[in-house]
Amino acid sequence: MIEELWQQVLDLVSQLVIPDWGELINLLPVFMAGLAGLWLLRTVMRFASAGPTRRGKTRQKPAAPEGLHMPGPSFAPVFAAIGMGVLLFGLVLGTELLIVGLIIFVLSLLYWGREGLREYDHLVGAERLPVVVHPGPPAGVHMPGPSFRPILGALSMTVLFFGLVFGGWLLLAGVLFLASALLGWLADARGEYRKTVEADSTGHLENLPAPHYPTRLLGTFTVITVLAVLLTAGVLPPRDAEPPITGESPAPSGEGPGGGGPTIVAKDIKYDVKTLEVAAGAPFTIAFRNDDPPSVPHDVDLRSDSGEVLLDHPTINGGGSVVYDFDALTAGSYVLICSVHPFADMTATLTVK
Ligand SMILES: [Cu+2]
Repeated sequence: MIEELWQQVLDLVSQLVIPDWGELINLLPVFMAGLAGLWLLRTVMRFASAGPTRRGKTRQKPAAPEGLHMPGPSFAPVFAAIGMGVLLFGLVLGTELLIVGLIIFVLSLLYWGREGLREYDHLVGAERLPVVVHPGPPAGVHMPGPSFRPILGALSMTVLFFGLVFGGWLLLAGVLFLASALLGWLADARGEYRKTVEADSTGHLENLPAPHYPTRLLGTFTVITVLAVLLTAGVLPPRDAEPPITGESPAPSGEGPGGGGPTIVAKDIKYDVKTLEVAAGAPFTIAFRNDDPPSVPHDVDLRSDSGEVLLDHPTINGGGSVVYDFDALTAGSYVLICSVHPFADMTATLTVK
C-alpha cells in the first residue's frame, strides 16, 4: 500500500524531473502567448498610470511643448491592429476569417488615409501664417553628405545571401562585391575624418563632394554576378557533347565501363543505387559519375558496418566521372558513403560474398 503510494509519488516527480521534451516543445507557443499577454498587461498598466501626475485637486491635461504639433487622437491605428489581428488568425484558421480580416484592415487604412488628408487640408489652410523656411539643417547641426555606399552594401548582401543558398561562384561574387562596397565606405570615412581635422582649424566642416553614380562598379559586378550565376547553374562552361544516356543497360547496378565493376551515378545529391554486390577476396572497381552541377562535389568512400573509415577517396566535381579502385575485401557487409553528404540518400550497402 505504502509502496504503491510511493510509486505514484515517484511517477509524478519523474514527470517534472524527466520532462517529456516533445510535449514541452509543443507547449512553446502557449508559453510565448502567455509572455505576450503579460507584456500587454504591463503595457496597459503603465499606460494607465502614465501622464502628468496629479498636482493639487485637478488632473492636468497633457500638453506638447510650444511649436510642436501633436497628432490628434485617432482610432485608426486601433482599427488597423484589429484588422491585422483577424487577418493573422485567418492565415492560421482559414479563408473566411482571412477575407474578413483583409476587409477590416483595408477599411481601417482607408479611414486612416481620410484622416490624414483632413489633417493635410487643415495644415494647407494655415499656409498664410508667416513661415520661416530654413535652407538646410539648423545652425550647428552637421548632416552627412549623400552616399551610394549603403545601397551598394545592400546589393552585395543580396548577392551574398543568394550565394549562401546556392553556393559556388555566386558566394565568391557576393564576398568580392561586399568587400569592395565596404572598402569604398571605409575610404569615404577616411575622407570625412580628414575634413573633420581640417574643420578644427577652419572652424567649418565641409562635406565630401557628392559622389557620381557608381556605374562602372555596378556594371562590373553585374557582369561578375551574371557570370557567377551561369557558372553555378552549370550553364558555363558548355560541356562538350554530353554522352546521351542510350538506355542500353538501365539496370541500376549493372556492369558499367571501367574494370567491369558496378557503377554508381550521383544526381540531385543522391546515389542511384542502394545496394551493390561484389565477390570476396578479389580487387574490384566502382565506376562513379557525378551528374550534379559542377559546384557540387561527391565521392564514394568505404566504411565498415560499424562506421570505421576503410577507404577515403578523393571527391569529384559535378560533370566528372572516375573509377575508384578497391582492394580485396573479406566477405561481409560494408557501407559506401559520400564524405561530403553523409546522409541516407548518399549511402549504399556493399555486400561482399
Ligand atoms: Cu555527395
